[in-house]
Amino acid sequence: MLRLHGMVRSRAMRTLWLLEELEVEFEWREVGPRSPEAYALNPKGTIPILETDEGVILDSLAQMHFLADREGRFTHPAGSLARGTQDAMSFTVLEMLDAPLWAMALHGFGLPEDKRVPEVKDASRWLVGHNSTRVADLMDGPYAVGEVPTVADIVLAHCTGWARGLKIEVDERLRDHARMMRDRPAFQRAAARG
Ligand SMILES: N[C@@H](CCC(=O)N[C@@H](CS)C(=O)NCC(=O)O)C(=O)O
Repeated sequence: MLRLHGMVRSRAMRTLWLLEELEVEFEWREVGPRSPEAYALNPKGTIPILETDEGVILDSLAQMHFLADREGRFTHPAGSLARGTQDAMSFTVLEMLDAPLWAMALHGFGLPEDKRVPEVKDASRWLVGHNSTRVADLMDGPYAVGEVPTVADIVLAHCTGWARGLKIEVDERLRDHARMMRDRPAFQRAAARG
């Protein structure tokens, strides 16, 4: 049995969305970051946390790859060029969008007050918008990589939604991509769990 711990308005949405896409049986537990429940399963106290019959998997990308590989869906096959391109896209999204978005969160509320540098928020806001065009330039096809949606589309659409929630202007191609992805019934089902 799979059990996912997290919150809809967090990176847990990525794994939750994929679980809905794959239509596998799972339990959803609403758990906050740095909560006693999170620390009980993860020494870092971060979410999402995926419990499997064999053990716990931390990190949204690792969880998505585990699930997609296991089901043989929402991913190109391991060892193919398409998979290499897909992974390159996922890691580029983490580097160019997730990292500056997280820097904004850290310097907005995540760090102790005396460690926050307000200028980092402004620079990161600019960087997300700037990088959104670099990421859009890498897309080839209606989806992040080709003709079928993969985990790269979920992490990309999630980061676009995160940026839009912070009122950051992102490249129009990413906005269109996120709109297409969020129209999917699986996204709607995942969002409704919040
Ligand atoms: N790379 C990790 C990041 C996990 C992460 O930092 N999650 C945030 C919520 S979105 C959190 O739990 N933050 C609490 C903290 O940093 O102490 C992933 O994708 O799962």
